[in-house]
Amino acid sequence: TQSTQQPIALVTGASAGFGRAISERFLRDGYRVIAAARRMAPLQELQRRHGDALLPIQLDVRDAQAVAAVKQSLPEAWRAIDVLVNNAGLALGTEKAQEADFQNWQTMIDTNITGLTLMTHAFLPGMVARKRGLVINIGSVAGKYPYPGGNVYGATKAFVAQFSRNLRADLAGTGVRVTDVQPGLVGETEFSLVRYKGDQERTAAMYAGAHPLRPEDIAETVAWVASLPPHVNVNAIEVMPTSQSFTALTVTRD
Ligand code: NDP
Ligand code: 8X3
Repeated sequence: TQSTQQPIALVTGASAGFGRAISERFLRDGYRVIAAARRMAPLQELQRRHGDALLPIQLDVRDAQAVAAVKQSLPEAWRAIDVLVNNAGLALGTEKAQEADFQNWQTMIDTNITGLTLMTHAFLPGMVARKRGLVINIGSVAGKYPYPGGNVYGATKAFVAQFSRNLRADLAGTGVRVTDVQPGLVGETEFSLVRYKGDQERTAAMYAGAHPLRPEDIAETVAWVASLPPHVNVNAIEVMPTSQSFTALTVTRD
């Protein structure tokens, strides 16, 4: 049964991976969840399992008109969003910059930067007016630590990190909180399958023997951030599997 006392979370990219795990975790914690993604079938499947506490929304976050339409058409009872989770995102390819397909770069910029800023721009004013709200942006360790082939993907996540900090600067005194969650290697999502354009073997090799994080670990982190009292803001949180660490800087020689 619905109650207006229940907090509301809007999660983008809820059809798979972290977004689905975050949505399910919020539902378990008593939230109502607006679950957005391009593919409706997995969202409808979620709704079949969770009922009226989940509102599935078909949305391509890259599309400014579609984002505006979602904002306009949300049912009255679903408008006071407490937590916006900007999770929709992707990496495409690991080619070096000098060999990369520009269309892949464009898609990452459109989704990870334009999509995330469109959603934030649409839903932030309501949070400020209500003097309450939390924006959780899903960044990445790739936004901090460079690696070969990470070029534009990592740069989009560096944007997410600085945008998150700058949001905090603008939101000072409003009561609205912002967190950048920066995961490392996480398996059991569609991330690598998307990045490697459906190459199952390469995807399996990425995680073999690595004991990567699981989507539920990220959902746990997001749930913890959202559970903190209103006077606590986690600016950023970086989470890696124990198996993941750092390499030294490299030097090429003649
Ligand atoms: P998945 O590929 O499993 O999920 C990505 C989700 O984003 C899907 O639900 C997809 O749904 C959605 N999505 C993609 N493009 C759009 C779009 N244009 N509009 C709306 N939704 C979109 O990946 P993960 O769950 O692993 O990744 C989620 C986030 O976490 C991403 O931002 C990613 O960069 C980040 N991340 C992932 C890590 C990992 O190792 N897995 C580590 C660090 C960060 P649909 O196709 O239905 O639209
Ligand atoms: C995903 C983590 O290291 O594959 O953001 O770029 S990584």
